[in-house]
Amino acid sequence: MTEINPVTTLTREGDVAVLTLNSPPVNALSAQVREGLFNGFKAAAASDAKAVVLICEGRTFIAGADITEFGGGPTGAASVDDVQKIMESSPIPVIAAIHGTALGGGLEVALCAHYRVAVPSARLGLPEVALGLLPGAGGTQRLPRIVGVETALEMMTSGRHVPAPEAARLGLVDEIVEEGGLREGAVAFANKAVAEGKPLVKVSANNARLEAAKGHPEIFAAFRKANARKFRGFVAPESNIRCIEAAVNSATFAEGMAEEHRLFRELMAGPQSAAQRYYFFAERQANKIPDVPADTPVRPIRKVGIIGAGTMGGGIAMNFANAGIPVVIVEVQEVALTRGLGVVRANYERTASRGGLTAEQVATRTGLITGSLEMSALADVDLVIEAVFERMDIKKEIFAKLDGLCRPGAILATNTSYLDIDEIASATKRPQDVIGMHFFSPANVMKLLEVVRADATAKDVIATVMKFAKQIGKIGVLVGVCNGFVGNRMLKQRQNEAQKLMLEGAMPWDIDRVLFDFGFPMGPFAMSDLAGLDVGWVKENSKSATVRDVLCEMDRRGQKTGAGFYDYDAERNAKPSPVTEGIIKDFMARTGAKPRAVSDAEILERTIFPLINEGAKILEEGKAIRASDIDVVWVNGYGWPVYRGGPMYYADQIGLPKVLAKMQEFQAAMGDEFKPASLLERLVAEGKTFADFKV
Ligand code: 3H9
Repeated sequence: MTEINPVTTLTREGDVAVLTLNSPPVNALSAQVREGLFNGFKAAAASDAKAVVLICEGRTFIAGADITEFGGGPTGAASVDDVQKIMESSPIPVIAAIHGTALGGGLEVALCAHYRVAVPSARLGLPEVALGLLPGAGGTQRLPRIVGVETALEMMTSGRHVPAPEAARLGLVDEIVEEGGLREGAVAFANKAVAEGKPLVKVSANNARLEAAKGHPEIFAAFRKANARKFRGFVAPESNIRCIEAAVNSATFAEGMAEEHRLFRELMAGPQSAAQRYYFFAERQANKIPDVPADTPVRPIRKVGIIGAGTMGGGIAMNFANAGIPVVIVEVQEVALTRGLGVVRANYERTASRGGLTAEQVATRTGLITGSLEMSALADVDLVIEAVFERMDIKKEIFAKLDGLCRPGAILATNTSYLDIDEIASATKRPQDVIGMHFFSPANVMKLLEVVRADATAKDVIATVMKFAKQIGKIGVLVGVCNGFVGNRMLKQRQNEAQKLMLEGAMPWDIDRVLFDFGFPMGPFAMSDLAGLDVGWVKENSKSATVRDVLCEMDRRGQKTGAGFYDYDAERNAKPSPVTEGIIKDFMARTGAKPRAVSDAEILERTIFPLINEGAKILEEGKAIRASDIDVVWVNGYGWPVYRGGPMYYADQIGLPKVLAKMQEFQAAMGDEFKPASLLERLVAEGKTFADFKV
């Protein structure tokens, strides 16, 4: 065995040289990795080996460029391009042996091997778009040469990790080898390549798949049109598309590469990629809890109980069934239970009818969810999640019962979205086992999970729930007990301001437009119409006290009744409503308010800055560990555009002095509800940012 450098070794299996890379955690293409690969391939070519296999140790093949190195200066080490050139021009066959994930620069390196073999569980993809980038090491030019233009467009703009069997069908992988037998399989493939005199395939030289798209600009036009909604606001998808256009239209590979490099540099220097790269690490940082180390033991979760078969309970249950974990749902009334289980089944069947699940998968998943009318069905579960209505007395009664019947060590969680979890825990003799698991609706779709730590919650309970969140595909963020926790507490500020602005002269559609243009999927009024204006509204108690009351009294209850703040046509397209406008004007007349022209800039600042100010209060009260955790909550739970990083990141970018000055201006004009958070004042005084803040 020859040690090339601390992360690469070269060994021999008969005629085949095996270059092994071991650079945890994900074998990213750091300077040291590039140097090791370059010198390793050089040494292999200089030896008497007849072929060379590139294989990685640890959890994965190369997962991409080392994102932590982005923005740094030149390192003097071999470049990715140097590594790729030495591979492509190798006089002996180069075989990439893939397990885990071959992503971004990792796949781009593998595309310079003459052949690729993979285990069935491997995944391959070019996910740069999620970082606001495009594949910058020839991926945009090589991928369409293998899989064709349409598939390349889809793969690069979605960033999807393609499973190895599908990659093999697409021609990205030449052979699937047995799981657990990658090294042997790759060496056998190499020996076969030598014995059969297989050609040294250079993807860059193969233009056949591109020819089919030449002279057909309509392919790109149709793709842009079909995805316009999905790409709205993002700059990277368009740059990815342009690179594939360049692959098709350029006279040479080098010309296409030049366009790729130009657009890559442009994206890398822009604000969106900076925000998206920040967000990538923010999401991973959220898993790190200072006083709950990564090696904290976790409790086994083999079976889950859910109390409440409503929309929330059913959605939560689906998460566990999807992950292969049995769930029992407990309800008090048989009708409610039957209805709840029926909704879950219908959800699965709808997914199956769109091709998202096989009939067998539907059967397995529904089979994992059982119902019961008895609380005693929860006696053997490892985790219970209570998802009944938001009433403290009911929740306390339930937790007292759970205390009596659940086995010792079972985790008792509540899905409350704002109630005091310390008070709920006080109904038990085991507050250390009580925690909040705040799912977002629809719970089987939304990725965010606010994990709420109460005063007595044990560290292993926190560790278990955070780890389990990842297992069921959620992004867990640890927050503290306060009204509305992190997300809803901040949202309330935005909602309040939206309502107030409406009674100062901005129409609901003006406010919605500004927030939509900022990048939210919809504004607050469109959202209310979608959710139903009558959620939480009681007809008998309604006294025309708010615009919403009047709308509901007129049976304008949102999309479902064809009218709410907006009027809707048969296809549910929204139109500004003269009726709503009239109601608002009546209201203003009654209170003596004079409509004034409200600028778009004011709408944005009035709705966003108080929300950021609330985030600052949350931070100083220690209800979130760090500013980036708040950003993860907003991107995943509230539609904050990821290309703006999150509210706290956004505030840092526009400058905290600006946010503070505006809050002071609002406070002077409209009162103390705009009082700046003392943390905001302090950070500005010290010339610091939210990112600098440490609890
Ligand atoms: C690119 O390649 C550009 C090129 O086209 C052009 C130039 C050549 N760099 O996610 P996990 C860290 S752009 C540095 O928890 P998992 C991560 O921060 C790149 N660090 O594990 C974490 O650190 P820590 C294109 C990275 O098993 C640890 O690894 N590639 C990188 O759930 C574990 O990560 C991508 O976008 C990186 N590239 O998922 C792939 N990747 O433990 C990005 C990870 O200190 N990566 N880390 O918190 C992923 O999607 C997932 O990490 C992966 C593993 C699926 C690989």
